Amino acid sequence: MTKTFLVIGAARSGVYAAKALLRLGHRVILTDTRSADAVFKEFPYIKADFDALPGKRLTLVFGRQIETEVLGDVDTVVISPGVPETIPVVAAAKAKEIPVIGEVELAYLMTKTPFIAVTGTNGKTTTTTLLGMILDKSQRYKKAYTVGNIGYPITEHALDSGAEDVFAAEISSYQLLTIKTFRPVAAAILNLSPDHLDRHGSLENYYQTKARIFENQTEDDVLVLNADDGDVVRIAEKAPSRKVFFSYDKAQENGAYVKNGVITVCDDGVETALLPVSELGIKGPHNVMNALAAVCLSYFSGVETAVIIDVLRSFKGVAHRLEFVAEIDGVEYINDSKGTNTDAAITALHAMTKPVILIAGGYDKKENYEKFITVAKENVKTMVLLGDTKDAIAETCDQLGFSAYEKVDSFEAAVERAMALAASGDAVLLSPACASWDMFDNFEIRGDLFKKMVLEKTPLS
Ligand code: UMA
Repeated sequence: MTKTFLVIGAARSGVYAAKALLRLGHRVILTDTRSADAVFKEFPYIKADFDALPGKRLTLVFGRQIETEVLGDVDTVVISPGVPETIPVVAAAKAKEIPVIGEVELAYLMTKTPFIAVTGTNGKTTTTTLLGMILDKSQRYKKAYTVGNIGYPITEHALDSGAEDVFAAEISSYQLLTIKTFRPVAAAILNLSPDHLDRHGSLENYYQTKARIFENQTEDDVLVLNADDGDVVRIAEKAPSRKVFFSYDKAQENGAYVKNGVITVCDDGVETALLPVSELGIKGPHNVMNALAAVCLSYFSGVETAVIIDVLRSFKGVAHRLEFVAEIDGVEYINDSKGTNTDAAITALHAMTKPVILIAGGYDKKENYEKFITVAKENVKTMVLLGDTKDAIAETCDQLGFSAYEKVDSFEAAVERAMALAASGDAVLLSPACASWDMFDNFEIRGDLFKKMVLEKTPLS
């Protein structure tokens, strides 16, 4: 039956949600506070698709918050992760008991493809990418789609993927706010630490939102948990799912861990050694944890161990996550633009083996910077601060007696200053501890600009 959907937000999620709904024959009102020019500049190919549609199927409302009167004709509202549920039209829809769902729920309702989902504060992108590669190589599934918060809307594939395929889906807390029936056959909570407090209001709200990943699971589904993270174990206490644990060093009856330097999986007490940590393609203790989570998700979904071992060895990591860019005059340049919260930046700092010139600061998520600066004091020579949070971070530096910081007014100035400050043997690290949204549309654009500026300085060989 043809229904009318109000799709709020015309960025990646909204545009692909609208396209999928139109393909199913529904009517769509697609709206964004951005101008039509801004939207179609980002999605030029979509305009042609939309223009070709027969009249009345699609209404576009751009450049303003859509009026609540529109709801008279609307059956379901679909909101993008970046759209707060507090805006007037969404609040009015809820008051009228019109269903409000997100793009993840919409994709779930459209497809027969099972989901293997990854959430947690940090490591989601690396784990999901690794998982997607394992699942895709496995005979267990025909094809694996790596989708979700990682940057690829699920609705782009939901109508074409089949029951024999699988979605390796990175799922953010924003996306979990708007699920209703979403039920992954396997899901992992990697770790929990403060993030997105501006959106969720409190730490506990944020953690409980993460817990929604398993709210529709049953005992037939697998839930992978970080046994070394007390908050993860606590929020999942009442989960009905089959629980599987990963731990850096503690053996588990069902799960994965490191035993005598070897990644080991254990199934009802029966151990299988996979490969030595030294042979893992991704480096650092945090990546061992990411690998263990991917092992649990794939092994307990029926993937062959030979495939898991093969991919663990060959996978070298993802862009914008501790990504080596270049070495110039003895200075290493590392792009960790995905370090969008203090915990991620702390992880990056722990992984550095050289003195660091750190570029930090950005969109204000109301985080506390004390732990971050305490860690930074250990190996940061100078911190170059920028963005909305530069004063707040500088204040914390002052309180903690760390004076080696400078403030700049633009991203370009930050990179140039960091390059000037670095001496042979140092590393310049972009790991801002903040989202990019005060200066960029997303962290990828921020990281790409960093890489471009660095590579322009690379002497021709
Ligand atoms: N908008 C309105 N009205 C409003 C508010 C916003 O119209 O009141 C519009 C904005 O102008 C914008 C759109 O709504 O055009 C919001 O889009 P969006 O921010 O949700 O952008 P998408 O491109 O759809 O990206 C989203 C995720 N963005 C966020 O969660 C903020 C992407 O995660 C994700 O990759 C993508 O869906 C596909 O699933 C990015 C992210 O930063 C990487 N995520 C956060 C994180 O990882 O920390 C959660």
